[in-house]
Amino acid sequence: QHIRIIGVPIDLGQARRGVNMGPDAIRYANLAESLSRLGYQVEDKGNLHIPVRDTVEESQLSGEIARASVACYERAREAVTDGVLPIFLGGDHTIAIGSIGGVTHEKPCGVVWIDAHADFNTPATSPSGNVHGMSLATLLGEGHDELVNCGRKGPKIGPKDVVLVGIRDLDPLEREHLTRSGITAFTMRDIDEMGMSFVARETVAQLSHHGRIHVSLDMDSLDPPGAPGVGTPVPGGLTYREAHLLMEILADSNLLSSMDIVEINPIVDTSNQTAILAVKLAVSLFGKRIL
Ligand code: DIR
Ligand code: MN
Ligand code: MN
Ligand code: MN
Repeated sequence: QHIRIIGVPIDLGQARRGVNMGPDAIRYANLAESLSRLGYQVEDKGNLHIPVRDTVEESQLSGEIARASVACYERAREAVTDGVLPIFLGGDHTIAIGSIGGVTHEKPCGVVWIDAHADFNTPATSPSGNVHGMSLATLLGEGHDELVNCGRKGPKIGPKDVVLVGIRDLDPLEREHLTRSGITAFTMRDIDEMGMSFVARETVAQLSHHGRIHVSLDMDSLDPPGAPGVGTPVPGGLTYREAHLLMEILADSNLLSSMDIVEINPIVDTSNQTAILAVKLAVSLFGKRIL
C-alpha cells in the first residue's frame, strides 16, 4: 500500500494565525517515518501554495479559500486515480471541502468527522463568519456558492454519508440546522454513556455501504490538556484512549481510503505535543496494533 502526504497550509478559514504551520509540525513529529515503519510506501508531495493571510483582504477570504479548495480537490482526485491513500495535512478544517470533494469525484464514500464542533454553520447561521465552521455544511451543498461548487457543482456528500464523533460545542442556529439534517452525530454524552467501542462500531456500520471511508480528524476533538495546540479548544473532549480505540476500530474495518489531520496550531502548542499525538493516532488508524 502506498500513502501520499499532501500539505495544505491554510489559515484563511478562521481568525488565528499559526494553523498554517500545521503541516510542518506534523512532518516534524515523524508522520512519514512512522507510517513507513508499518510497512507502507510513503511519498510526501510537499505543500499546496496558499497565500499568506496578511496579504489577503477580508473580502477576498472565501475566494482564496475556494481557490485553495479547487487545488486540494484536484490532488484528492488524482490520488484516487493513482490508487494511493492520501493524507491531507491542514491547515484549518476548510481543507476538507477540497479533500472530500476530490475523493468523491468518481464515486461516493463514507466520512467520519471527528471534531468538538459540527462545522455545520452556513453564512446565515454563523456567529463568527469563519469558514472552517462551515466546511461540513458546504460539503452537503449549503454555503458560499464558490465553495459549494468547488471542483464539481453541488453537494459532494449526503447526510447518510457522514457520522460526527466527539461533538460538544454548537452555535444555536447550527444546532437546529444539524438536528434537521438527518446526520448521525455521536456527542460526548453519547460516548460517555455508551462507550467509544459501541460508538465506533456503529459509525463503521453506518458508513460501510460505500466500501470506503474518509476520516477527517480535527484535533480539537481531543481533550485540551492532551492536545493544547488548537485554535478553539473545548473542555470535555476525547481521552487519549477513546481516540485511539476509535482509530483502532476504524482500522479493523479495512475501509480507510483517505484522511485529513486538521487544526493543529504550533504557536499555541506545547513542545509539538498535539502534532505528536496526531501522528500516533494516524499510526493506529493505519493499522498499528498493540499485540
Ligand atoms: C464555531 C467554531 N462553531 C464557528 N467552529 C470551529 O466559528 O463556526 N470549528 N472551531 O472547528
Ligand atoms: Mn472542524
Ligand atoms: Mn473543531
Ligand atoms: Mn450515499
